[in-house]
This record gives sequence, C-alpha cells and structure tokens, in this order.
Amino acid sequence: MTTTELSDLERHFERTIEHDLRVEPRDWVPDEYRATLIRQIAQHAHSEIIGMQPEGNWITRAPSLRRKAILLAKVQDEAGHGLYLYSAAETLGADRGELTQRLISGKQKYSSIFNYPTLTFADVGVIGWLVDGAAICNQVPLCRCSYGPYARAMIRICKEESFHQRQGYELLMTMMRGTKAQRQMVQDATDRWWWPSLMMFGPPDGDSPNTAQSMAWKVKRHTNDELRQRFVDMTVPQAEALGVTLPDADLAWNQERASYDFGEIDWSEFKQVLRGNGPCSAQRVAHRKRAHDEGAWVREAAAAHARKHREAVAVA
Ligand code: FAQ
Repeated sequence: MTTTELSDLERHFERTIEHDLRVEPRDWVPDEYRATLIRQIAQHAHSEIIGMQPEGNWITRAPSLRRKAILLAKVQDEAGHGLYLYSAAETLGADRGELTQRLISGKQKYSSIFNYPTLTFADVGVIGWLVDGAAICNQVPLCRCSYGPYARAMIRICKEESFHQRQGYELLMTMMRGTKAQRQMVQDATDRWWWPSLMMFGPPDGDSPNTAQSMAWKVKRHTNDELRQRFVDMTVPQAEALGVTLPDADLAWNQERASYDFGEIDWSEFKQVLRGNGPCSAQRVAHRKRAHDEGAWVREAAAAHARKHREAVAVA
C-alpha cells in the first residue's frame, strides 16, 4: 500500500469517528484501535461466561420453581451475551478458541466482580440489583460505541440486563417483606457486594491507562469515575426504598455537586483480585478450564458434522 493510500484510509477512519458514524468490519482501522477493541470485547465476553458461575451455584437450590426458572433464564442469557460478544470480536479477526485459551491460561482478564462467592440466596438478588445495575450503567453508553458490531450487540444485551436487574430487585423486595433472618441475609449480601460493585467500573481516572485513547476513539463515552458516580447516585435511593443500609459511613448528598459523596475504595483489594488473588479466582478459572476440556468432544463432533455437510453440498 502506498503512503498516499494509507493516509486516505486514515483520514476516512478519522472522519468516521469525528462524525459519529459507525466503523464496520470491512473498514480499514489502525492496528491499535483493533487491539483495543479485541481486548475490551474479549474481556467483556469472558466476564459474561465466568459470570454464569456465581449465580449458577444456586440453580439447584433455588427456593421455588418460579425462582429456579427465572435464574435459569438469567444464566442462559449470560451465555448468550458471551456468544454475541465473541462473535463481535471475531469480526475484528480474533479467533474464539485462542481467546478462550488466553482466558484459561490467565493471560486475559475478566471482571473482578466474579471472583467473589455467593454465600446465600440473597446474593442472587444482590447480584441482579447491584452487579447488573452497574453493568447497565457501564454498558448503555457502549450502545453508541464507534464499532458497529459491538454497539449493536450491546443494544440487546442491555435490554436483557434490564430484566436481570429488575428480577434481582424484586427478589430482594420479597425477602425484605419476609422474616427477620431474610432481611439480615439481604443486608449481609449488600454489605459484601457494595464495594466490589464500585470496583467494576475500573481504576480511578488518574490510574486508567486506556480511558483517554478509548474516549478519543469513541469506544468509551464516559470515564470510569463518571460512570461510578452515576451508579452511586442511581443506587442510593433504591437502597432506601428497599430498606437496606449501604456500608459506607461517608455516603452523603452533596448539594453543590448534586451528587452523592462516597468513601474511599480499597484499591489494594482491586489490584489483588486483578492479579488472580480474589477469593474465588482459582476456582472460577479451573471450572472454566474443566468445562472447556470436557466439551472437546462436542467441538470435534460439530466440526465433523460441518465438514460432512460442506462435502455433501459440494457433491450436489
Ligand atoms: N475487572 O484503563 P482501564 C457483567 C482492567 S459484564 C478486571 O480503565 P478500560 C454482566 C482493564 O481491562 C462485566 N479488570 O481499562 C453480568 C485494564 O487492563 P488491561 C464486564 C479490570 O478497558 C452481570 C486495566 O484494568 N463488563 O457484569 C476492571 O479502559 C451479572 C486498566 O483499566 C465489561 O467488560 C475490572 N473491574 O476500562 C454477567 C464492559 N476494570 O487490559 C453476569 C466493557 C479495569 O489494560 C452476572 N468494558 N480492568 O491489561 C469496559 O467498559 C471497560 O473495559 C472497563 C475498563 C470500564 C471495564
């Protein structure tokens, strides 16, 4: 490719971003843009798949058939989200098998939040309320991401996350109308999940190496701290309506900022979790690896079927 051709392509890419148009798989993109998207989309896909485990833990022990059916549907949706996202990564030239290898060998990250245990059924409700609530806050702006296949996948994912958030909140409302022990379970789960939910948004803006470039490319539309603040402001009134206390003595309405002030996040815990030292990190990755190994025969059978089908079509 000549220098003139390359600069024409670069200009076209920059104009696409500038005019808020979508970049599509057929378009030329800078290598760094492709790498950033593969990194973020793969991490997002891995999070959805690993994120099936904490709640999957309760499917066989759900307290009623209704709760079991809802939970099964939710966990199945998460598998679907992972699949749309791996497909979006494939449009950028990534190989799904390779991405899975990078996950199970610890080379690629998934969300810190899924390294915490689900100790009681109230955790299922709190994951819906706080974790899906945080996911929605973070992901609604991604529906306007500059990369078309990712943005379009996010539209459906956000609709489903919305159902997930509501089922969690409804579950908690029901428990709060129950016995004292049930109310305590909800409070205990809230205490354990609140701070990890705030960490989901990523490091503070000053320590976020990727934000500036991702915002310039309109991959990210808001910074980590902006979205974290939005989540806190949205969630405090929900906690009040539910009747639980958020475990932060510094949480207070700031009239001047028209937002809630909140306490210092323990970033050393976040860093530990990212290094693979979260309470359930080893268990989550080992489980994913086991499932992948045990599924080898299914992948082989599907590939053999596809090959036979191709050969039959070629003969006909
Ligand atoms: N956990 O420079 P930044 C869900 C990494 S889906 C682990 O700020 P960036 C649905 C980051 O990758 C939840 N790692 O990075 C569900 C980077 O590492 P690298 C997942 C984290 O990309 C609900 C480094 O730290 N959602 O919950 C985390 O600009 C219920 C520096 O960070 C998405 O993935 C973290 N929390 O911003 C499922 C959404 N935060 O790669 C089941 C899409 C940061 O340079 C049940 N992703 N890191 O080595 C994003 O919006 C962004 O990637 C951020 C991070 C905001 C997560």
